[in-house]
Amino acid sequence: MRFRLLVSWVVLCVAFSPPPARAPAAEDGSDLWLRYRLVGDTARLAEYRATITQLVVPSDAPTIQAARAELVAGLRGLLGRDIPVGGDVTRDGALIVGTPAGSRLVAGLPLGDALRDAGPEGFVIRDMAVRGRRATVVAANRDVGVLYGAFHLLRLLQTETPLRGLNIQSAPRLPLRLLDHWDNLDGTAERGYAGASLWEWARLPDSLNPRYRDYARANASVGINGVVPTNVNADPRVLTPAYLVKVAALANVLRPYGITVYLSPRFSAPIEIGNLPTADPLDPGVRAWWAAKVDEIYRAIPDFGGFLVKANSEGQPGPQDYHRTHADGANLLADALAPHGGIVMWRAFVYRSEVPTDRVMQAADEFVPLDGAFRKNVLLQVKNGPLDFQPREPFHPLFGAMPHTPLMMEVQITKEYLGQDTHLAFLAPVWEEVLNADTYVRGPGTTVGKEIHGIAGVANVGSDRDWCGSDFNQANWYAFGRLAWDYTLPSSAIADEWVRMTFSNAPRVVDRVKAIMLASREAVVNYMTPLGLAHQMARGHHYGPGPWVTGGRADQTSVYFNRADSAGLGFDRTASGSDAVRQYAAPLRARFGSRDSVPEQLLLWFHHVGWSERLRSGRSLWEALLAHYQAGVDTARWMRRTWDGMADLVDPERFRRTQAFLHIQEAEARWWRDASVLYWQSFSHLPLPPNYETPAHDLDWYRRLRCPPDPRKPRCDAVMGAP
Ligand code: GCW
Repeated sequence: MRFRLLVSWVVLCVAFSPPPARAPAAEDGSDLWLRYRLVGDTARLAEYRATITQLVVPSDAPTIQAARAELVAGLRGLLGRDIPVGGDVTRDGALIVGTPAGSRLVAGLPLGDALRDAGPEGFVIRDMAVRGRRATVVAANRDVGVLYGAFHLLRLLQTETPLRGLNIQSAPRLPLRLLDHWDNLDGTAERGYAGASLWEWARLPDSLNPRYRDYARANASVGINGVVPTNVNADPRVLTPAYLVKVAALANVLRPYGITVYLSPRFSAPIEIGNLPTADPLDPGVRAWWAAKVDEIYRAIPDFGGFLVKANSEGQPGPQDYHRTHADGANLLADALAPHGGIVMWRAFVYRSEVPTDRVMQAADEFVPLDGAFRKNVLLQVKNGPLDFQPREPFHPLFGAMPHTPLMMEVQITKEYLGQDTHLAFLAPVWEEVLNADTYVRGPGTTVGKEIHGIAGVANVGSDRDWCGSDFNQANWYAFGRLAWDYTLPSSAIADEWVRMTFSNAPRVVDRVKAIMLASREAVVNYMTPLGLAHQMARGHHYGPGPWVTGGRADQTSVYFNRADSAGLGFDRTASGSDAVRQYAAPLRARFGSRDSVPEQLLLWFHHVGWSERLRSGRSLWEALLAHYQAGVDTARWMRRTWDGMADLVDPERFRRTQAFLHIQEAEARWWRDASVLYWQSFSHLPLPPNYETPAHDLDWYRRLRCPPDPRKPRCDAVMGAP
């Protein structure tokens, strides 16, 4: 009843108040950045209404229909009126959408080189005269390019960009732009913080949740063109006929949106579901089994993309179980896929079960000797850093080190190590930093971005209403797609678009929210792992501080990575230590290896530094550490206060949700600072300066904190008490 009253009230308000509506209506976040609310700036709205009066879509192909549906819905919302579809171009204001192959009208337009240069997935958007009338043209070589162009045009309207004189040509820099889900067939999601898995396996293939289509729309809106629906810690059942028919049903929903489906097979599947005695990649029976299995998959999904494989890593089976190499394993699957045009994305996230060397060196040590041994349709999928999705790591030394093997970069959109659902951390700066990092392998300017053929993001999408577990986590899905399309886009430009589309174009909103987002990652680095520290999170769930974690497998403990002792802090990876610096090209080896040139933000990644030693900044390590932790807390507090001041600028529902999370973040930033500083102090025996915020408890208290065993979100704030 109350809800109905509210709805009628909202309807009345919308009906009788002039745009823009003053008090933003409550939103649950389910529309993501595709909200298509009425354009707020009245002059701009008038311009748009005059520029787009008619939609001309001369093709019925499924992808073009998807583009048309999006444009119809988007323009209705943004312009506040229905735009007639179809007909001839007889007046000013036609929006013409199509490919030369699908439309004679488009084929006749003088788009020349621009269209040719747009390639298979790119598009052209032009303000031009057509049949003597002013028109806007969205043209591409293939239907999917038209869809991407349609979303781009809508983005221009959503961000209130002028349309006059438009002349855009855009094409993705990377051909492979994938979301990797770590979702299990039982409906859980490994490292998922947004509810259950999106995929309702029990109901598939007959029942298709409408959210699948919305998921496809969101991906297409940023150009994501591939999806691996299930976990790399793989379940062999996904390859059985019962599941393939479900995967095929999903593929049918995703296909019109330009999304190819890939699967994550378990290497031992020939044994588990094929009843073979072995999964040895050189065994003829095993090879025949995979060939037949792949044929079967292509019968169900004719445009199937291929496999993503985690092998001989963290307990997963693999070729080394049979004393074969990673190349033998990857080539087995590559040979089965090659006749169909499929690819193998073989993950480089491996480390041996004994712990002989520095863990961050093992992937490069293992794979560099295999360069050149992989089939042409194998890509090596390398995490952005050599450890594991930390708030900050140097780039992975495999980038640039495998000249004969195409590489993909894997990043983690779900924030396993950066506060999961609650902490606001905008990840574009993490990825921008890596993509722009210079590997020097072929001289200066050989950036990581130039060295890769594709990028995969571990998805943060789940069954929650808001898809991602928090409103701001949506920004990371968005940013991933935008950077996958164009890795040269600056984080600030991506944040700008997202804020305008997700919240508002009002400068008071855009400026403040952008500032919060762009400060957030460094804040997290500062309060969790400043100065190049890494993997200091609590064991298992990786939420909250645990710099004291020890026991079990050494290279999964915090003490292994921090190397704190009475002399100092940090992991010596110079020639006098593990010599991990040798895995980088000569200029970086020298830069990282020397205390005089190592970037301060990576200091403790590469060096063991005395507590009282002076850094280049003039401060001692101890002083610098304390300052960074404090800066992290200060920024978290500033973020919370800035947001607190925006109550009248954001709809009440999203305002309150974010406000609550920022309170948690501030409290937990203090928790991180206090627990970490007290732990380091137990080695340094140095005092806190008199004006430093004193920790609320002693070290033992922080060490005893146990997070509740909540698989959805293990948080300790309940036991910590109010801020
Ligand atoms: O980051 C670690 C995660 C594991 C994950 C693994 C991997 C899928 O803690 O949950 O397993 O990396 O990337 O394989």
